[in-house]
Amino acid sequence: MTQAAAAPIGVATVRHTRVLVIGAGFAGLGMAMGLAREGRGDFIVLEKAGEVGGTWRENTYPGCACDVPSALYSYSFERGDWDGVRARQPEILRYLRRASEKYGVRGKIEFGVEVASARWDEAGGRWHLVTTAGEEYVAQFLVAGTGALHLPKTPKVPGATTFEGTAFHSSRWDHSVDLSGKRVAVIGTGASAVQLVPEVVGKARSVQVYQRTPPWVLPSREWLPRARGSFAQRVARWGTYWGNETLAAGLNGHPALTRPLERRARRHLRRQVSEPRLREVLTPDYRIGCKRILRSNTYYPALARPSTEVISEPIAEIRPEGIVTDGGVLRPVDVIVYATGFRVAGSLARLPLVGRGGVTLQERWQRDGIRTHLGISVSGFPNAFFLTGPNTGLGHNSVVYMIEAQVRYALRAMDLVDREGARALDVRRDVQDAFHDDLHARLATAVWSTGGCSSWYVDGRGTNHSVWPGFSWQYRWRTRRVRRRDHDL
Ligand code: N01
Repeated sequence: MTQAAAAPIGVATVRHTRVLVIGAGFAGLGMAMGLAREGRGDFIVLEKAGEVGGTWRENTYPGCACDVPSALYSYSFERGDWDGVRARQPEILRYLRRASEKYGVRGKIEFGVEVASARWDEAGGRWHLVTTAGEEYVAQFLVAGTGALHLPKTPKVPGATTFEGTAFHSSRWDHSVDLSGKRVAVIGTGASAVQLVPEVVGKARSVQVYQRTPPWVLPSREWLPRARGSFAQRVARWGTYWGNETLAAGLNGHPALTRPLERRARRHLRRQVSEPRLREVLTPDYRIGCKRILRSNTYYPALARPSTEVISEPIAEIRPEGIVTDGGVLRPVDVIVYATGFRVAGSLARLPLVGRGGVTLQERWQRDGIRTHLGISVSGFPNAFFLTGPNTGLGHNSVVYMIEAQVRYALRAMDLVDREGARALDVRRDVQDAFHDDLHARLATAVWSTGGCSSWYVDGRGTNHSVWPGFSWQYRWRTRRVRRRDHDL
């Protein structure tokens, strides 16, 4: 049972539990529900915000939705009553809230609690976690569901601070600003921009879209079955999953297989944009899949409107009244939306974990590079598990599928510790190195390395720490068992 140890007056209470989960987004909640569903009630979830949902709580920009069909972008054990094929942000947030209540994990979440540090105590075989408020938690297992896409990346454009209008990042949408009648600039043309631009053009007087690299945009299929019954949802889930999986071969070393997709995207562009000059500006010059493939039926029509201007010259500076491009043209604007993505590289390394021998995760990864086993465990950090860890993102399918594989793996690892009568399990360094070498050999021929683009998947040194280079079922297969021989116990 979770319990508070007796503490002398004036000393913060120490909370003891078996499993500490950090974060209450899709991953952390998935872990908590996994524990609850197996009847392991001895856990606590720490969440720095005041509500569950993670990225689906933070991103509230107009048009925010999931571009993966909901039948797949949801827990396999908890169907949702989705209004459409792809759920919008409020619906996903409601789904997560409801699921957290249904599985009895909401009462286990401590909101407004931010982790300051977590240290592995070798003698006691426990993680000691301290919060920014000075509270202490002690647990046998630590699970980090802290996500990768939550630190907004706003470019340092000269003069940006002199701007006299309103400026904000897409993930920090300022709902107090009424865009009606305003001149709005959107910087960036990634997954967020593709969703928000069509909404903004419907309100604003004019919209300037600053495009550095054109994305590949596929039509969004709306003919998928509206799966309401549980059988229908299972069929939709299965069909969508395997449909998406076929793309993985093309992304991973077989470019010929993605050519039909490129043709489809070009056809989509031709159908939706009749003006040749705009079409040219919107045509990508790198291989599809190198950046995230986007899906929209409304993005190109929004750009083709007379009130929208797509600007492909680089931004030179921002002045109090607007944006100046390299050619020296000043375009006045009232609002600037930075749809410029997130600081991803090493986001996990920012977790203040101190493992065996007093080495921090950051020190370890600075010295050896980012190395994990299956993106879930790191040698020298016993009984710690990472969800959506390095190289477990997907360019072709639902990350929730990966999360469920990771949750299951963490649960089986806990079983192994119990079965062996051990206190801790630590993945062997040579096992981790072998996994790492194989992973990066496969990444060398994948589209993210060879496709001729730069993307957030790849860091400044050209290393991909984001994407799983293969079929997601292969990941599921590799994480199906926790092998005793791969670990020191
Ligand atoms: O960010 P991004 P995002 N000057 O990094 C441009 C997930 N997501 O928020 O391509 C000018 O993709 C940058 O240009 P370039 C999903 O995993 C999921 O859109 O680098 N432009 C790019 O166009 C996604 O991949 C959903 O040349 C600058 C854009 O800004 C991830 O979040 C929905 C610039 C950034 O695109 C991030 O998507 C939304 C500069 N200085 C997001 N700096 C789902 O539906 C950057 N850019 C599940």
